[in-house]
Amino acid sequence: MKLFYHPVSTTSRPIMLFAAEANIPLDYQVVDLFTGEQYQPEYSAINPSHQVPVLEDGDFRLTESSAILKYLAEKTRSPAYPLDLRKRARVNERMDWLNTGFYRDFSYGFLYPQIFPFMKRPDDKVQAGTVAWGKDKALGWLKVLDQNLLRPQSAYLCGDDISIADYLGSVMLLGGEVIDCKFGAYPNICRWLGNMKALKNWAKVNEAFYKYMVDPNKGKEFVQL
Ligand SMILES: N[C@@H](CCC(=O)N[C@@H](CS)C(=O)NCC(=O)O)C(=O)O
Repeated sequence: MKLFYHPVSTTSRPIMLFAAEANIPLDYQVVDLFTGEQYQPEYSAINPSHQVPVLEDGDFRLTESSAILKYLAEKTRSPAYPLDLRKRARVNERMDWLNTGFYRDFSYGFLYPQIFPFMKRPDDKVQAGTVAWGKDKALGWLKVLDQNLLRPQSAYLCGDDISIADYLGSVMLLGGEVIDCKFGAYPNICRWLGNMKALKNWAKVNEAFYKYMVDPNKGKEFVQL
């Protein structure tokens, strides 16, 4: 199987991490988002949405990080995607919560307009309003994540066992480190992130993210949570 990816991409790294931890062999092909390779005809034919990741398994192509995680986990019968109906439904629920609610407001609403010049709103007032709105919504999601989804007793998002929801969510949260957000006000999030950071392949998978996103933004001023 082949993964079209970018090492900094928030939607590629959960798959890289899961594949590395679960010993799923993948051929990795970089799509250079920094030079706009995703808009070149060759890649547009692979994914007309011009995004990574894309998984290729023989003549089958799959987009969407959440769907790819589920496909890989199901294909390898990974315990990170339990077969039990209700346990699996819980994993799906957490992944939808992350993808449709948390990621939208925390990343696209609050973080990205601050760290990506192409997502900064052209007008200062609009920019400030966008970030303030995103911050308000993100604070709400973080409280739910900390107090309702993780709670003091959970090591992972679905209880004591790691699931593919943890791979997806932890990489989303890590984005906060670009603006020096370490989630100190959220003890359960900190514990969970600590558990994820202790994974054998965490450092290697996130190396490029620190090099290209965290380090160059050190010392800059951002709106904080
Ligand atoms: N919903 C998609 C989103 C994928 C996505 O946002 N990919 C970004 C990188 S993190 C991308 O390829 N961006 C390139 C572009 O939009 O030009 C998924 O979860 O896979």
